[in-house]
Amino acid sequence: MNSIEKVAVIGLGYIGLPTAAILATNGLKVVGVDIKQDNVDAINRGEVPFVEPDLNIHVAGAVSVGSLSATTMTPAADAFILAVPTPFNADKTADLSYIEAAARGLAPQLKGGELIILESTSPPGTTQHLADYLLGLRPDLSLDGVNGKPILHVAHCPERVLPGRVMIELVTNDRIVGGITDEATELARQLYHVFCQGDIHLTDAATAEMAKLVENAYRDVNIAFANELSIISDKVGIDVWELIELANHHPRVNILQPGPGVGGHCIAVDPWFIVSAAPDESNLIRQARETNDGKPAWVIDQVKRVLKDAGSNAKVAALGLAFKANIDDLRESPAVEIVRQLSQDLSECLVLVAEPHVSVLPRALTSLANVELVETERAVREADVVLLLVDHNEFKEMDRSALEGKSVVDTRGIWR
Ligand code: SAJ
Repeated sequence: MNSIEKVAVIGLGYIGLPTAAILATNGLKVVGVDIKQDNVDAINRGEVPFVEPDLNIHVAGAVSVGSLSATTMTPAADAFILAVPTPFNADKTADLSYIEAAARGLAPQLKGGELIILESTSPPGTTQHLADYLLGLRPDLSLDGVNGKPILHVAHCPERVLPGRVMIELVTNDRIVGGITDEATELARQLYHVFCQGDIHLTDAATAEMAKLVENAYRDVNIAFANELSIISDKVGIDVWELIELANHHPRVNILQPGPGVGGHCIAVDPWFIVSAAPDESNLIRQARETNDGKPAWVIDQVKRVLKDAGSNAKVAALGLAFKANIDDLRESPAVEIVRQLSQDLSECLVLVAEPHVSVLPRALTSLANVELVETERAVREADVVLLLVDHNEFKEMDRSALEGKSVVDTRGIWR
């Protein structure tokens, strides 16, 4: 195929928009595609519809010089990058409907010779499924030139950037690319080489898919270990953060930090794709998920325990809703679930939520009469019990004297 000059990035979320912006600021013509008209309009004004450090500079710059634009209709392009969600179904299998919808959007634009990259986190076999699905829509094309049919090059290239550090990690992280064919792998390598300064490792599509899942399952298992330690430490009456700090002085020990549970759209989801691919073999991975998913209930019990002393119509300040520090992302956030459950279980208590990164409560909490979003200072001042859920800088830097005389449940260990 000819060199890639125009790229369509489908799905302008936390991964798609940064990827579109970094390609556009590295000399390519990029069109971003999203079903949300409001987001498309915002991007075309050079604005970013969510919080991610430095992304706004890239988007505003690329839009102003005309190398990045957004639309709701997939255009023709030399390469397509799919960065759409892959949530899980009720039975924890992957929901591929967004990938299929993106494929239906781009199929009419294909002429043959295009590179199609799946970036969405996916169970093994999904890239092949995408290729087969596209050929089902476009039987005049092929993956290998059989009967002289024009070729589609399909590859998987999982993203591995950490929310909050996306614009740095997009450039500096190593990448894994795995094509359905060797030619697809090579073309994908060339595209990522445009902006990626890390090493680009080549493999097949299914191994690339599994590599991403395994990275997140590795982290999930290690966070589950920390969370289990926090519950054990509470039972035996020791400070888990001191315990971990001391154990981590060992040269080959690096225990992660306990928290209120694991959130976000990656670590709380991806391990299930491994479990569903090999249910009988994935015992440790499943148990880690269950341990981390069980942590919010344990935190709620802790709050109820201290509330017994504070009285039945006490006020609780819940500090933080995001799934981790210094971002506005509430997806799969254990903090949201804890607030929701607390407000239901303790209907006579008022829960004053402080989340400096959002201006409205998420839908899961809006209908709850005893939950209010307020400034941090007011939440803490009025509360009898202060429940710290997210280690945002604003909370770390808070004047500790405001906590005097209050019961504190600190799930992140920032006020030790
Ligand atoms: N967490 C803890 N204790 C820790 C570390 C994290 O409780 O010691 C919690 C966080 O509070 C949060 C959750 O785990 O609720 C996940 O946070 P994270 O910072 O570990 O990861 P994510 O979900 O923001 O991003 C992960 C990253 N994966 C790995 O580090 C292996 C990132 O590189 C991936 O690109 C991203 O998933 C993704 O998109 O898959």
